[in-house]
Amino acid sequence: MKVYINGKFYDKEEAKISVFDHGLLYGDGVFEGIRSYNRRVFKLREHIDRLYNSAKAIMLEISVSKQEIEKAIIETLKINNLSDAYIRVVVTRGIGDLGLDPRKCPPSSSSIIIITDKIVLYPQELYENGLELITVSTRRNLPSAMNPAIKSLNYLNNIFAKIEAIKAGCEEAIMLNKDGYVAECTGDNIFIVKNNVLITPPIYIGALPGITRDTVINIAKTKFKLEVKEDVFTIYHVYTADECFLTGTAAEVIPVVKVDSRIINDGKPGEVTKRIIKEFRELTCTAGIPY
Ligand code: PXG
Repeated sequence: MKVYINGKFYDKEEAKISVFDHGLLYGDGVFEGIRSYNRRVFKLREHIDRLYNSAKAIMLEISVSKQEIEKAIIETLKINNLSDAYIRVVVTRGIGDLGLDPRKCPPSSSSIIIITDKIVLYPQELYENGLELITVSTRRNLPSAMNPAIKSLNYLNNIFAKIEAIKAGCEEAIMLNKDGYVAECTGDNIFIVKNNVLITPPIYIGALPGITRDTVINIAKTKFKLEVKEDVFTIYHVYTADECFLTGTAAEVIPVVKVDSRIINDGKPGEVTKRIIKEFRELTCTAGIPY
């Protein structure tokens, strides 16, 4: 495996950055998780736009252009001869001293890292039978403090929630915002379906503007002519929904059939969910930037 760091390729064992990099010391950096299917990078432009938006929000100037990063991603995939891959792009603040002050990190020391690998998915069985979730006590970060819209290198909030879920025997967690409204999961956005209307929390309440979320909204609206609402809802609305599913680059679209020991509807993946999964899979096979 070859890893890209600042324009050069390194063997996995040799792919290293400084212990003084503020990405490590403070989680001071941003990242993206992207997928390629069938030698096509899915929603590449959208991921790169979000990476630059995250960087802008934390006042980290990425020293190369969007086109250069896109080119580097394609090169990394080719050099590793991967046709279906998970692509992790990381941009750190760079090398500073043992203090917070980002002025100590020269932009030239900022690292752009691209790792391409296979991704371990949930077992296929869960895509057919659905996932069980638990609502955790860890609240999603306050948008006014550390906005969940920023895909920063500090994922502790999500990791706390993931630990709670795992301890409870669940693979994923529902995170509420400080007001108790459903925000998102640790690595996925959440949708419910009620009377054929799709509802997903608005980003401003504290969620990542997911690219799979956007893709699914688009499929539902344009392909299936379904109504989609971005609206706040509580965990009660999840328990009593007709259907529930999650979206994310890693998870893709996955049905949810049980939440906090409440069986959703009849405990089977819903019809709308199944249609969206099928359509999403077809799209990933044909769309994307070829390489
Ligand atoms: N919310 C959060 C907090 C995420 O981290 C999503 C929603 C879904 O966004 P996208 O754009 O992927 O539809 C994410 C994305 C991993 C991994 O390594 C996590 C994500 C993506 C890829 C890999 O666990 N999370």
